[in-house]
Amino acid sequence: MADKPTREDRFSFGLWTVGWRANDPFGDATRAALDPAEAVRRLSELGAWGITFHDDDLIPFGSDAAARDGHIGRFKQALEETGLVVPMVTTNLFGHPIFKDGALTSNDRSVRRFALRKVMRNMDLAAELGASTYVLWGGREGSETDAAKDVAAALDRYREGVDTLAQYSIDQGYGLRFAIEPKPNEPRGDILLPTIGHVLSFVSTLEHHELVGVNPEVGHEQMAGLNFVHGIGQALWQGKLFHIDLNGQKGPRYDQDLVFGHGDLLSAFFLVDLLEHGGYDGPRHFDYKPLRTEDTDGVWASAAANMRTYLLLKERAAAFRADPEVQAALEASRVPELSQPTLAPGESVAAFRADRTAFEDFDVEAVARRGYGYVDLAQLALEHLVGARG
Ligand code: ASO
Repeated sequence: MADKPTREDRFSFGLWTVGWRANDPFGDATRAALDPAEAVRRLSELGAWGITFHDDDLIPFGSDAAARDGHIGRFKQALEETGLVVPMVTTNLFGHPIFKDGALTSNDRSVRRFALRKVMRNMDLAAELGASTYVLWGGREGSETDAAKDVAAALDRYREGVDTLAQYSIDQGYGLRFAIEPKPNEPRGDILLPTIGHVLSFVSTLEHHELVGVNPEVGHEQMAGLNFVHGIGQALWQGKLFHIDLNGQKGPRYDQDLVFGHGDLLSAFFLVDLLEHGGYDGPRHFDYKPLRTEDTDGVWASAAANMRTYLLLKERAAAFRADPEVQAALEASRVPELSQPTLAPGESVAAFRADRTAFEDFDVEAVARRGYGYVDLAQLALEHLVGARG
């Protein structure tokens, strides 16, 4: 059975996750406010490594300078006491009514200028606290009617905004890397940069593209009906997985933010397998919401559940990889063969065209009849996942 989480596991939580008071569009909060310093202490006791926050999670919007210093001071003291780190920071550009038409892409230029300054102020704090990643979730960047938004102009402004922020980090010597978080909808009817693929494509147009990557969230891609593991596979392949938000979701519906693994468990298994074996060394960050039905004890139980699920899946994925039957099944399914280049080393296009075994003399019917054995492989994965093997 998996061990208790330790700092080496690099588990981090958003302050807004355990701190969510469970107010939803249909009902009031069911839990009391959580003191950020208490969140630091409780997460540390549970074995977490880091805590992340939006500016307004820590310093309520509109706080004056003295109140601001007080909030930051108490938080820092808890960090010092516990050794918890702040690997990532982000900005709330969606809560206040000023952002009702977006922030970096609001039609109102004065809102865009205010939004950029709000991010810059929080980047100062991020750098002070030692964060290396800055997340940009454009929850309100979008529209409900296509009449309202000139998408090309909005993307121009989005690009201008991200380039301005990257330039600010460079000028200040902050060394931050930015991670844009896709989501298809909610709270806007349609959100710009809705999927991992949209973000990767957008990033390639940026002036400081090397400083900008993606922060994919399990539930957000699944809301769009997409395969999260494939999305992460491509983000890693492009060297752009700068951060990740782990949680659970049951298919395309409202954003559930369930505990990691409490949605599509098979996908969570393959995700952990990929993160552990695919070269990702960033934080394992949970962006979930403790169910509205839970009391304070339930909040901490759900925080622990995220980490325990990850560690259990990590153990199961390692057992899957180590199983000789799995290795034989992978071989039978030709999975390793995909890593072999299609053309032989040094083979010219002319030589390839002259190779009769590739085409003229190729036994198409025989190869077409051959099965790939993927069901056996999938069943072996399932059996490892449920603990029936190894
Ligand atoms: C809260 C959102 C979440 C996002 C975060 C960062 O629910 O999806 O990751 O803010 O701004």
